[in-house]
Amino acid sequence: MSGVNEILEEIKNSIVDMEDQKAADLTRKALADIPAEDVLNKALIPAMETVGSQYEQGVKFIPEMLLSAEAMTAALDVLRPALARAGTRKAGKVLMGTVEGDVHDIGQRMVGIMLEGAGFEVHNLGVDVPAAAFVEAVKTHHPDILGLSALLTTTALRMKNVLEALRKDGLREKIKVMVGGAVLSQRLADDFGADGFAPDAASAVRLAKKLLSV
Ligand code: B1M
Repeated sequence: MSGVNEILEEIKNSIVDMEDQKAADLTRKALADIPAEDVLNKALIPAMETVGSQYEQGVKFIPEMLLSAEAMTAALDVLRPALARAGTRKAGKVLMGTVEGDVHDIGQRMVGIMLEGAGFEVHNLGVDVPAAAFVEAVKTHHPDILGLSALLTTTALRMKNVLEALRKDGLREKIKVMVGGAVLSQRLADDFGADGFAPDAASAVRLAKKLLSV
């Protein structure tokens, strides 16, 4: 058991220390003994929490935060096939993206991977996505659910623009909209007129299933 905790700690430290190759190699090694979800919840997520508080304390600055994010992405890419293994049947189609003005994508990528794992088909539009681009993508992909992510207090408000743009094009009633990201809350989701809010990736999967009754 201590070996398990040790490798999880090493993965966490490699992300905090911005070592992307090491983070990927250790994650690959850990997968031999540890379930992918445990690696995610006990190493990757705590690593970004540490990075966040180091930034708040002025120990880390933007470039370091970005390099840690890259190390986290390298580890997440290794976990992806294991997390998505269950995704053979299609529970529904989800279109995801981070709203305009916001480049944070780690959390929403995690949500996407967990949804794939639960059997959803996921199309990710990436970051800094304007309302009009969400509308166009809804017309192209015909998703069952549109997932909006935001990590900044300022950009969270842009979700309202996306919902308004969907309404204007007569698309709002055709899809479910779920929102998430560290600055979101059920109250904001209600205020924006979204169908649901999820505080983390696991609850995003539960919410998506509930919205589509699958
Ligand atoms: Co920035 N950043 N950042 N950042 N960054 C935060 C968010 C911040 C809280 C740090 C701080 O000040 N303490 C702060 C926001 C404050 C606020 O507005 N309230 C902040 C700031 C201010 C900024 C800049 C403005 C800094 C600057 O330039 N002065 C700048 C903005 C750039 C922009 O977007 N325009 C900026 C830039 C960056 C980097 C580029 C350096 C990098 C992002 C790299 C990347 O994503 N590729 C970065 C990072 C890494 C962070 C922190 C440290 C970590 C974010 C993260 O990845 N968390 C963050 C501090 C923190 O969170 N403690 C911070 C891990 C991830 C797993 O969690 O994203 O919350 P999270 O996702 C969770 C849930 O929220 C949820 O599920 C996920 C998994 O459980 N979820 C959903 C997310 N999306 C969902 C969608 C759903 C459902 C659930 O349905 C659709």
